Amino acid sequence: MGTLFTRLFSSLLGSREARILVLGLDNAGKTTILYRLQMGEVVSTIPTIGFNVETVHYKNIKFQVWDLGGQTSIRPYWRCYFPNTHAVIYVVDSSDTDRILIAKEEFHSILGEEELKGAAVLFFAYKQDLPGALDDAAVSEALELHKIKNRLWTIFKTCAVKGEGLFEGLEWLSNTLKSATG
Ligand code: G3D
Ligand code: MG
Repeated sequence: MGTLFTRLFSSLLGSREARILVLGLDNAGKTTILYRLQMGEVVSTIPTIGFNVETVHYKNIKFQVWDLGGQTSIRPYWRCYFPNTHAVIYVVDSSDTDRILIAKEEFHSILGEEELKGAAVLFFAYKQDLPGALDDAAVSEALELHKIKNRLWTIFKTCAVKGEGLFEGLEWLSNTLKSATG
């Protein structure tokens, strides 16, 4: 996937530092996706405030991952990671219907952040291989994505097993960022 990345994100490469946040509830599959993309070494750090952040640098693009949900006391510290964010990849475990409401609330809450106003959002309706997984339309409905205003977004069905949808999603993201950054 390394060369694929160079091709896809060439317009961002060489310009200023860009950040892509990969967010979702714990167990959604974020870390797996990060490794599946094979961009380089995933470095896991726990800042003093106590939440785990995984980072992969791919040239001047920084991918950063952490789990949403739970502990409200640490949330103010998430803001340290918002500046220069070009995009958010929001990962949903499509089979985890028990927690999809929480996934929805977390998403709408974080996208309300002023500094993420301009960020494009790529949703992954993930773990499509599991029985009972909601499809992209059902995840979209459960997350109330129709409420999103003034933001570029899309949703793709994906799973790690075949990597289906991952490439298509990233291709959308790169095209979107290309037009946004000129
Ligand atoms: P997180 O980083 O969002 O917390 P992880 O999630 O990447 O750690 O993944 C959580 C669990 O989901 C892992 O299970 C992982 O193997 C599994 N998983 C990741 N991708 C897929 C997928 O496409 N399909 C299915 N069925 N499972 C997936 P374990 O048991 O290893 O903890
Ligand atoms: Mg993880």
